[in-house]
Amino acid sequence: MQSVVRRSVAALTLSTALIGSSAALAAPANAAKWTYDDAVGDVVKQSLEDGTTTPAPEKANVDVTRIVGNHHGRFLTIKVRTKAKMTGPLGATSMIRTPRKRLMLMTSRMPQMGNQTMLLDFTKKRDPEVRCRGLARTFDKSRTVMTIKVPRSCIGNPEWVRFSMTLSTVDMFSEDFITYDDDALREGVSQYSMGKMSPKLRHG
Ligand SMILES: [Ca+2]
Repeated sequence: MQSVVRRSVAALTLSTALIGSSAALAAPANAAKWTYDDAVGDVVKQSLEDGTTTPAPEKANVDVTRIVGNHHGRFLTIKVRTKAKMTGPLGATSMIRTPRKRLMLMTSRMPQMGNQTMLLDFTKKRDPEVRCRGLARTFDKSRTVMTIKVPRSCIGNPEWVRFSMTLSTVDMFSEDFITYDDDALREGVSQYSMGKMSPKLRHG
């Protein structure tokens, strides 16, 4: 009898341990803040005309070295640090995923043509543009840090977010359709995706 009890206790303990571990795996165990150090010299030149890609480590103005996501308080804040000053034409594209939405954040700066920062919500049935008060992009004095603040209310106040970030520039005077891109969350870029996604950042 005692051995039966002992076996049952052992089985119960084991199953509890298994349940415990699977619950831990399924739980969103991520922090609200996440930092990733991106490789240096991994900018890629892409020709949209013939589909070729070649390394372009000299384009240090879009070479991301660090990215920090912070899902805290009223904002999702994304900070992008580059190896050299972010001069010239600049574009940043970020896919944002939440439990209920798929969005795209785009910010650009073209010399003599102005700046634009916009948020698109692909889960909306009509006009995807989100009129988002408080959506802002700033640069620090050294121009090596760009900060984008997205009010959480514009993305549905989600429990968690994931995001990607690709930084790009173009040759203004080139006749070919060429971009220089760095996927901030992986070495180089992938031709077949919009950018690698961060882990889930829970709201904290
Ligand atoms: Ca880089």
